[in-house]
Amino acid sequence: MQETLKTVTKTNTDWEAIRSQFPILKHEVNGHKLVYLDNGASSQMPQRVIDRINDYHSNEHANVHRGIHTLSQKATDAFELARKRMRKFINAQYEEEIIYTTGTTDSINLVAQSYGRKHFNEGDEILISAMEHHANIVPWQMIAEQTGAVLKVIPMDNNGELLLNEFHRLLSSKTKMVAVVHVSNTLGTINPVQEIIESAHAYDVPVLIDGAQAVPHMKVDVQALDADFYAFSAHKMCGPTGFGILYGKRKLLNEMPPYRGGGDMIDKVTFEKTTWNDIPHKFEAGTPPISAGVGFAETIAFLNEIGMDNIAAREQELLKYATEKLSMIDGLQIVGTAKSKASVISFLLKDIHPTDVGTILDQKSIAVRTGHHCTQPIMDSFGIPGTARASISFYNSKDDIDRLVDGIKYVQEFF
Ligand code: 7TS
Repeated sequence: MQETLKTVTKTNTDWEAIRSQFPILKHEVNGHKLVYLDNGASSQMPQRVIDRINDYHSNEHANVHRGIHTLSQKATDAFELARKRMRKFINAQYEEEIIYTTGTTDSINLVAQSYGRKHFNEGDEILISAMEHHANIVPWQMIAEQTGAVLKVIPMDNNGELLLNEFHRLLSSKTKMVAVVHVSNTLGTINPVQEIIESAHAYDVPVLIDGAQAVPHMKVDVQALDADFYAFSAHKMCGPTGFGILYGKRKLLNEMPPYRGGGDMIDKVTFEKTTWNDIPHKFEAGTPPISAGVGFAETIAFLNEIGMDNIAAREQELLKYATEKLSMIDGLQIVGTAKSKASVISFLLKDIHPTDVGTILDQKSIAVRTGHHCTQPIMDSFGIPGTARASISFYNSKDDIDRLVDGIKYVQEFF
C-alpha cells in the first residue's frame, strides 16, 4: 500500500513527463526553443485536451439540451461532465451553482448586471480593491452609473498588500457588494479573501471573488471560503478559450433575474409573458461553447491527476528560484513583493521601457507580457507606465527561468 502511494505521488509530479504533454512547448520560435512565461494571459493545453476537443468535433458534435436524438444526448452528457467535475473541483455544494460563462469577464458582468440591477440603489457602495483587473472594475462602474451606486476602493501598500484596516473602515451598512481579486495578475499578491469574506458577511454583504489567477494555481474550496460568487476562466488553467465559470450560492442565484435572454434560459414563452428556466440554465442563454466545455471537462481530470496541492508546491518552488535569480540582476526591480505570492513576477529594468524588454526577449523566444496587464490603476499607483511580467506555470522549468535570466542580461547589454 505504502509503495503504491509513493509510486502515484512520484508519477504525478514527474514534471518533465508532465511538461512533455504540452505540444506547443516543443516548438521553436525565432530559432530558439520556446520559453513560455505568459501563463497569466493564457496557459497552454496538454495534448489530451486538444485530442478530446478534436474527438468531440469528429465524432460527437450536436447541439445540447434540446435534442432527443442520440448524438445530442451524447453531446449534452459530454458538455455537462465539466459541471459535475467542476462542482467537486472547487467543492461547491450543488451542481446547479456552477454557471457556464465565456470567462471571468463574462462571469463578473453577469453578477454586476443581474445582482446589481436588483439590489443596488442611489448611494449604495460597491467595494473593490486597488489591485483589480479591469474586468473587476469596469462592470461595477457600469452598474454604478445605471443605479446611482458608488465605487469605493480598498488601498494597498508599496509591496502590493491590501490595507485591511482601511477595508474595515470602508465597510459599512451602505456597502452592498465586495468584489476582490484572489490573486493579482500583475503583483502576484495572494489576498486574504477568507478574512475579507468573513468581515463582509458580518455586515450581510455578499462577496464576489475574482479567481482568474487563483484557481489555476492552488486548491480553491468555495464552501470553506464561504464565497458568495467566484469567477474564473478555463483558458488560464490549461483549458480552452471562450469558456469560464461563475460559482454562485444557490439561494442568491435563484433570486437573481436572468442576465441575457434567449433560448435555453426559459421555461415558457408567450408574447405576453415569459417565465425562466431553473439555474444553472436561467443564466445560459443560447448555444454555449460546447466543444470548449467538453475540453474543459478533460482539463479538470488532468489537473486532478496531478493534484492542485502538487501544482501549488511546484509553482512556489519555481517562484522562489526565479525571485532569487532575478533579484541578483543589477538594475532589476521587482514590482509586487507581498509576503504571500503566487508565481507572477512583474519587473522593471532601469531606463529600459517594458515594451523594449518584451520585444528583445521575444527575439530569444522568451514570451512575457509587457504593459499595464489590464490593471492601469496599479500602474498609476506605482507611478510607472507598465512592467514586464513573467507568469509561471507548473509546466515551466528551472531551465526556463535560467533562459529568462540570460535573456534579461542580453536586453541590458543591448541597450
Ligand atoms: N481577472 C483577472 C485577475 C485576470 O488576470 C484576468 C485576465 C481577468 C480577470 C479576465 O479574464 P478573461 O479570461 O475574462 O479575459 N488577465 C490577463 C492577464 O493578466 N494578461 O492577459 C489577461
